[in-house]
Amino acid sequence: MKVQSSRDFKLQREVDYGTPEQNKAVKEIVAAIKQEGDAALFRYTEKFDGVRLSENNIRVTQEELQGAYAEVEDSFVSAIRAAADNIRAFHARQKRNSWMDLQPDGTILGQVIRPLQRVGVYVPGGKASYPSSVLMNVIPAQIAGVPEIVMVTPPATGGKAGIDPYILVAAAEAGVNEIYRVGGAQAVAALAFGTDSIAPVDKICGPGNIYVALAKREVYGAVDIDSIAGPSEIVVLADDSAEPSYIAADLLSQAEHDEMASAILVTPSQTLADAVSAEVEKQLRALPREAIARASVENYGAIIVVENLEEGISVVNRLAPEHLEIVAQDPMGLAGAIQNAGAIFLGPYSSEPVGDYFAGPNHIIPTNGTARFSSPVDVDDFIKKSSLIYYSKEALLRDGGTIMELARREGLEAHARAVEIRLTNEGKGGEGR
Ligand code: HSO
Ligand code: ZN
Repeated sequence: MKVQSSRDFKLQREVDYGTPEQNKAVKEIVAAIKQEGDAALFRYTEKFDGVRLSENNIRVTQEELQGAYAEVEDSFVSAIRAAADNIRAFHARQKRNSWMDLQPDGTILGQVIRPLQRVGVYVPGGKASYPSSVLMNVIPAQIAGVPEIVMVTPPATGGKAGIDPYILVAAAEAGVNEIYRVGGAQAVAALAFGTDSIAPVDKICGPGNIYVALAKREVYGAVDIDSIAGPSEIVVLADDSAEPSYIAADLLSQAEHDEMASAILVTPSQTLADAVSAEVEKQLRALPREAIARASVENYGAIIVVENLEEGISVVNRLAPEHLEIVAQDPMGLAGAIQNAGAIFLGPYSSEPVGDYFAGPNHIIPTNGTARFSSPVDVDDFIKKSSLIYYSKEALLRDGGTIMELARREGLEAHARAVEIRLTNEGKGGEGR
């Protein structure tokens, strides 16, 4: 891994908006699904996934879902259950209540919190198909009270049901039983607009390849979407109290996600920098996903040597990483100065995978510097609010003139008169209700 000074370090941020061809293909698919529904959905699934679907086999049956348990180890089921318990407990603390405020003049103002009615979770096939991510998407939606949570996933990704059984077990454990074997842009469009087989949803979340990401952008507005996740990122801020082999292991834990993942160490210690660099090379050679991790480390990895921890903090705040580990003598003391980071892991034992799988906080976290203005997925992503307004007669008589003033300034006479008619009537002693 390259060791460099903070002066030479250049921040790289790229968002993949797809090639013109990919954009065109996605627009076509979305338009076809919108127009033709199931017919187009089945056609694209046969073309891209090589699987013939009909309304009779598009949905995973209860037998298939239960059958998946026979294809996975019992130890996996217990692990998923233990993780789900922690994730539920953490997210339960985020639940909001509706509120109302009754004022002395009888005015009542409030905010009603309601869950979204129907949410679609996209689960990719291939190298980024993670059962843990099923939990991270589904559990906050459930805690928000979303009554209908559906999942879509490509149809030829393994197992007896054609879908990775670990994904199916995670879904069943999270409490999802409406699962469709469709993927790609066609699945996103089906969720957004609905077909005969799949009822439309209000929000689509979950990661996917570039076609899925472009399709989500395309349908945004008709439905809500989650943020479009970039490759995983880890920044470790460490001083010379850190154990180099632990730091190297944590950097590689995220580098193995993706050739474009980024793993960065920021430290004032040249000794630690050199030791971690050597450790990374040593550990890389022993990794099953060496090729991916090596590409990530070579292209997007860095070891940045700073003057002191203070400068380290300012580098971290500029990077605004998805994950930050602070491995230093006083991690708590340093955490207070962190302005931008999606998740902050403190001390030598809070290795990032603890958060990826188990501790309870969500592992879907803003990437690409967006931790400057956004937050990890949570219960708030699955609710909406309605304002509640009750005005008493006294309150309207008191405020009516002011409201009319504002309406007439905007040239909206009908607005003003809607208030005026009441004031006039009440002034004549009319029956206010
Ligand atoms: N670190 C990943 C989440 C994940 N890790 C899933 C393992 N499985 C993105 O933040
Ligand atoms: Zn991870």
